Amino acid sequence: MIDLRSDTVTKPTPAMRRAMSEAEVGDDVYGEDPTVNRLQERAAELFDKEAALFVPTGSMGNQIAVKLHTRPGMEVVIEERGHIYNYEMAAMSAVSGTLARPVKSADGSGIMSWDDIKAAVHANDAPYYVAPTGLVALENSHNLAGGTLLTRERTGEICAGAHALGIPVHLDGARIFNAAAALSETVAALAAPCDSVMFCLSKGLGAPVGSMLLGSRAFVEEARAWRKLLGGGMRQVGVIAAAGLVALEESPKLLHADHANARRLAEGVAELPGVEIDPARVVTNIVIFDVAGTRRAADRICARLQHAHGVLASGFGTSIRMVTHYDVSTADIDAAVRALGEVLRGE
Ligand code: TLP
Repeated sequence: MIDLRSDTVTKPTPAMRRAMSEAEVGDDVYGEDPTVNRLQERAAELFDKEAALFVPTGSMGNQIAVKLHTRPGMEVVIEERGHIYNYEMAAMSAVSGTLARPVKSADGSGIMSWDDIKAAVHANDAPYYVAPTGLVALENSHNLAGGTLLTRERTGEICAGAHALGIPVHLDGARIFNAAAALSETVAALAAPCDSVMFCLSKGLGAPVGSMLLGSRAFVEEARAWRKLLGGGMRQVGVIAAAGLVALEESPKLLHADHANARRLAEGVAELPGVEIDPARVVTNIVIFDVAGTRRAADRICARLQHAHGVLASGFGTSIRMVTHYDVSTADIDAAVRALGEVLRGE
């Protein structure tokens, strides 16, 4: 089986399993789990933020941020394919009473500029008609835009514009370590101007469970209360945080290999008839290609790939997404390209 559905499918490494079995634990609802505390301190240090909170999922981290930055009746400006808007169960309305204001990036890349955002923001205009903007939400790397990147400069420009209007910025950095590796930046530099950032330990970094939410000390204190309210107060969770600590130290240096595999995959599938992708735009571990030209439905292609070749991918609309991670090798990538070729030739 070659599982390219997501980097969430990674299994913990032997080092992670060892750390988990030896983890010192305590009751984290009392703030007494030493391993969780170490993970939070280490994450805050790496991101150069005042504090960090371990949360069970990226979705919970993002939604706590939306809750804390906004009031009901406000809008959240977000790129139209953003995860917070499209893949978190309308939580921004269910949990926070906010409305998404989706924005198209002018160049179609999914990477918004301040000009794109400015046109969608309501700061002090027509208070009896339009909802005020409570938050700008960014995503780096941008999953559904194909793992594309926000540079440090672009994030800085957006934050400067938003902050000048008194609007906070949250960064969904589920894969910010991939972004940092691809841009040769530190995660701290990429997140610096943002008021809060969430990143996932459970994606390319390979930990089995967990994400972190970071910001000011006051923000994280409030986030702790909202995590409890949402049912995310965990007890001897150091057994999981221990894997997160290993992931933070060991995994970032491996991401270049995933990116090279993604580029190789993109170059391979680009050669196949009816497949549309520009391999040069694949800069992290996410490969999204259009199969409209094959006249076959993406989900049918994925079903055939799985059943005839043991290759798992995600199909949506006319697109297929394949994600590389440390549990797939370069040989697996070549096998996946060959398998897709056979499926498209009807073999
Ligand atoms: N992404 C998952 C799916 O939900 C699509 C995946 O397989 O890529 N932000 C971003 C940018 C994400 O890609 C994801 C998960 C999340 C947040 C949510 O993280 P979890 O799954 O931990 O709630």
